[in-house]
Amino acid sequence: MINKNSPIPIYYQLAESIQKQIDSGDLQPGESLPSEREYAEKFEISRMTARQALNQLVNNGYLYRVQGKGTFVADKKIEKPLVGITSFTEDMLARGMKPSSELLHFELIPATEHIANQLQIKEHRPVYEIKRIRLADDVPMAIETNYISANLVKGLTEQIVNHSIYAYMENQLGLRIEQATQTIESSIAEPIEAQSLQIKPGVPVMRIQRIAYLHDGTPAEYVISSYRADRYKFMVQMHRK
Ligand code: 16G
Repeated sequence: MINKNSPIPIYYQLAESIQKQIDSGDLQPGESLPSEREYAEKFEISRMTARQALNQLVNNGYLYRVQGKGTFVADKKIEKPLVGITSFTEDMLARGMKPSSELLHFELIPATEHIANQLQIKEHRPVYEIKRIRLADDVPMAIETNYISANLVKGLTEQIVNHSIYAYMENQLGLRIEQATQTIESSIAEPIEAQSLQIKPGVPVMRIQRIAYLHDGTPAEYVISSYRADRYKFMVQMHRK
């Protein structure tokens, strides 16, 4: 499994072979891995090299460490296609997972200049500010803050946003989102975010900003969110012109 004469660094070979075991299902999520010492003895390599291999897989989200207990296989990342506008609720149901939300904040506020610009409304017009932790099978995946014009999406309540905002807009109000622009930037979790997401401060997150539009071009929501980079990856299929 490890070729010491190869120009490929030993730690890299070890990391690759562990990753293969994860991909093939030989190592299952939650399963504990041999210790650095055990890898070192088995392959006659230094503990430092074994640590380097495990570190790489921890940093890439394939493994996680529990202090005093060892290293474990992480759950597979959720692969979210970037084409097609879906709601968090739809995404999780499509994967056979249970979506839920923890409402951190729900308030009707006057639009700041920035929010008003994003939603193409006048400053100080009423907007809902909704901050939710989004969970899949009770595990926090993301924190989302939605800004929604109260004159467009009427009658939002805490009960409604505890379920699905998109379902309410479409099924109750007949407002269908047709387009969106979205940016994704990498960042690290701030302490308060990390607490909500149940991750350590400084762990990578993806900051996503979305403006979603109705068919006539009216902005229906402006959303700022932080997705756990250890649980999510984005996928897009591309064609060369
Ligand atoms: C997704 C959307 C978010 C939208 C939410 C509605 C991304 C990055 N964001 O999380 O813009 O507000 O779904 O979810 O995909 P809901 O209908 O379950 O409330």
